Amino acid sequence: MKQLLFFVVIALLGCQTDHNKATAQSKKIPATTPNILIIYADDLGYGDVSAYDQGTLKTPNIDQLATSGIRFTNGYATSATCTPSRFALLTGTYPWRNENAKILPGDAPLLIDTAAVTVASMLKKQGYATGVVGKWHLGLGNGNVDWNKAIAKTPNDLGFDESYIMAATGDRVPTVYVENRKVAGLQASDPLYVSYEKNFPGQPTALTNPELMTKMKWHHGHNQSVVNGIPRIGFMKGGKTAVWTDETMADVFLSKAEAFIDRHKKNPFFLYYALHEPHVPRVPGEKFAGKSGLGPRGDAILEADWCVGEIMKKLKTDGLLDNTLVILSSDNGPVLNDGYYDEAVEKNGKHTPWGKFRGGKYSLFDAGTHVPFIVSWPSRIKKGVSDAVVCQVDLLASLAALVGSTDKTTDSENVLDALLGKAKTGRPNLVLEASGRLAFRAGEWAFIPAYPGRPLNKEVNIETGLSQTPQLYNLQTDPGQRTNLATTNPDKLADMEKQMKQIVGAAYQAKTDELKLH
Ligand code: NG6
Ligand code: CA
Repeated sequence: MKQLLFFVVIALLGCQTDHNKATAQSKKIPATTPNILIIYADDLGYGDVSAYDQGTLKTPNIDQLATSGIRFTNGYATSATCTPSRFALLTGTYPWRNENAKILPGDAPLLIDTAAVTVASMLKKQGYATGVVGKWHLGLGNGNVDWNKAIAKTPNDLGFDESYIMAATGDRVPTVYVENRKVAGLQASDPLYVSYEKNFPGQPTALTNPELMTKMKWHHGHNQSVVNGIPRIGFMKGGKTAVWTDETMADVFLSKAEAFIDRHKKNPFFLYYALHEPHVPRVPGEKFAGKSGLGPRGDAILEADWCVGEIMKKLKTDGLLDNTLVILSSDNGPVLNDGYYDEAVEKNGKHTPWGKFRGGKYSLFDAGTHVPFIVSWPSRIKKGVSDAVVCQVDLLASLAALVGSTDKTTDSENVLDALLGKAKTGRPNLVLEASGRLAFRAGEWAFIPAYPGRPLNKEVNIETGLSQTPQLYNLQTDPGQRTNLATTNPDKLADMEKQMKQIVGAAYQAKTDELKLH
C-alpha cells in the first residue's frame, strides 16, 4: 500500500512539473488548466484589424491568430475608455458600480480593493503562476505614492505574482516602469517626484519651453512636463536613469512577457500582456516608423501586430501553442487625434478604424466599446467566426468555469461555451459605459437613454452618442446606428429601458439625471 502511494505521488509530481511539455508533446492536453494569455491592446479599433475589415492597414499576425481560433464579431469592452474597461476585465464587475473607475491620473491610488476577486487571484488560487506586463492604469499605492520607496499596493496585491508595468498611460507621468513594487532603474542619488497639482520649482513645461518638444507637439491637454521630447500630462522631476524611451517600449514589454513565459513554461501560467499601442503618444520603434503610410498611429498598430506575432512565435518555439488559450482584445474603440499633432487625421486616408460602427473612443455609440475579440486554443477550439455577444467582464466567470474555480462576481457571466465555440450565443444583455454615462445592448438592440450634453466631442472629433431624446437602434440591420427607432418602436424602447433599469438599479436615475457634461 505504502509503495503504491509512493508511485502515485511520484506520478503526480511528474505531471505537475512537466505540465506543458508533456501535454504539448502528447495528445493529452488537459482540458482544465491551459496556460492563459490575454493580449490587451490600447485604443485598437474593430476596423484597425484586417481580419475584421479589409481596409488599408494589414495586421497579418492578429489575422493569423484569428484564423487559428474564433473571431468574435460581437465582442465588447465594458467601456469606451481604459481604466473602467480594465477594471471590469480584471474584477468581473461593471465599472459603473465603482464611482472612481474613470480615467485615472498617473498618481492615483490603487482602484481595485485588494480583497476583491480578480482573474489573477482566481487563477493563482488554482495553482497558476500569474503575471502582468504592460499598461496598468488602475492606480498604485494608497495615494501620494513615494516613488522612491517600495509601493504599498501594486498588481502584486491583486493576485499577480509578478508585474512589470507602466503606472498609467504613455502620455502621463511618471514615465518610468514599475517592477513589482519598485520603479525600475531608479537611483537614490536622483529621486523621482510626481505631481498632478503643481509643477516643481524651476522645472520646464511644454508651455514655458516649447523648444523641448522635439518629437511631438500637443494639440489639446498634454502641455505639462516634457520627457523624451514629448509633452505629457502631469509634472515630474528627477529619476533620469529610470525614464523610459518611448521608441523601445514595445520591445521592453515584449521581452518581459517572453521572460515570464520562460520562467513559467513548465507549469500553468496566466499572463496579462497589456500593449501600449496604438495609444498616444504614438512613437513606434525604428522598425515600424513610417512603414504603414498612415502616420505614427498606423505604424504603432503594425508594431502591436508584430508583438502579437512574436509572442505567438515564443509559444510555438516552446511547444506551448496547443496548450495555451489566447484571448486578444482592446480596451476601447479608436481615436485619431487624441491630443497630439501626430498626423493621425491627416494620414488616415480611407482607413476606417471604427469599422462599420458609429462613434469611437469616449462614445456611447457602438464603436466606443465594440472591439476586436479573438480567442485561440488550437487543440480545443474549432476555428471559425462567432456572432455571440461576449464581453471582457465575462472573462472572470468563464475562466473560472474552465479551471474549476467557484469564484464569481455579480456581473461576470459564464460564456465559456461561446468562447470555446460550443455555443452560438453569449450574454443576453450588456450595460456599456462612456465617460460615466450608460448605454444598453440586448440581443440585436441598442438603447441610449436621453442625456444632456454635446453630441460631438470636438477635440477628438468623435460623436459622443449624447442626445436630448432616447435612442434605439437595431444593430443587426443598422450597425452604423443611423436610424433612431425610438419613436417608431415605443414598445421596444420601453422594454429596453425597463431591462436596463432592472440591472443598473438606482444608479440609472442618477446617471440620466446628470446635468453637467463630463
Ligand atoms: C484623456 C487624454 C487622452 C488619453 C485619455 C486616456 C487629454 C486632453 N486627453 O484625458 O489623451 O490619455 O485621457 O486614454 O488629456 S485611455 O485609453 O487610457 O482611457
Ligand atoms: Ca485605451
